[in-house]
Amino acid sequence: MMDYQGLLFDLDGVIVDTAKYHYLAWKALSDELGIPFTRQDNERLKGVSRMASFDIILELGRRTMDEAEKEANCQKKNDLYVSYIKRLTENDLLPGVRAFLADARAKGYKIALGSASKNSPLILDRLGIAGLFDAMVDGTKVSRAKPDPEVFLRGAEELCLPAGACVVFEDAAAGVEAAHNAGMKAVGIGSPEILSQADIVLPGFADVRADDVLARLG
Ligand code: B16
Ligand code: MG
Repeated sequence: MMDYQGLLFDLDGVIVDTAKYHYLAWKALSDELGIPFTRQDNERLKGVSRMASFDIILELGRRTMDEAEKEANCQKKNDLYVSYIKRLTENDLLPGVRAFLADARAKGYKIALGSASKNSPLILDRLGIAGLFDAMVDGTKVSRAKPDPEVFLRGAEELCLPAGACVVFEDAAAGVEAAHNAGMKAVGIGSPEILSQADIVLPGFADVRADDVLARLG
């Protein structure tokens, strides 16, 4: 078995379901702009940066805006989103996540976050798990979106590990692709249909331990 030493975690959809709050905030903004926006449309925004998400919404409404206006609208959306995530508590952690991270840490694995969200520090803090991470790579540190491998390569670098010694946990197909582009194995969290490219797929972290998952990766 390969000697895996680093575990890299996506945030939204792996550690916590923030997609529902992103949806509520984008929905409020698009209602105000008179742009139809549904939960199904919101699926297209998962793992996509804030500005790229707004570009998709503008495209749905066949609208254009100058950069300053786009910035102002993204700021407005983020203010509302932050008001929601400020209310997150440890109870919002997805099942089994804390036990999985704590056990992995105790076994000596290095742990990093690899997320597109600029709000990652606030979210990990509210969930009470910031102290379980050795490194945090978020939307403030990377400029290229998944499937570009930048976010995970930077994670490996911050853990001082070679890419091949790291394993990525992702809920999005683009994230799995980013892991493979980085030369890393990918564990999909969610449905096997969406994550068909992942090396293995788990429904979640309930009763799952890192050693068992990595043994299955070979
Ligand atoms: P923010 P992930 C992503 O998180 C979300 O899935 C995506 O919907 C969001 O637009 C993006 O973060 C940026 O978030 O506006 O907070 O900077 O899946 O990469 O952890
Ligand atoms: Mg995600």
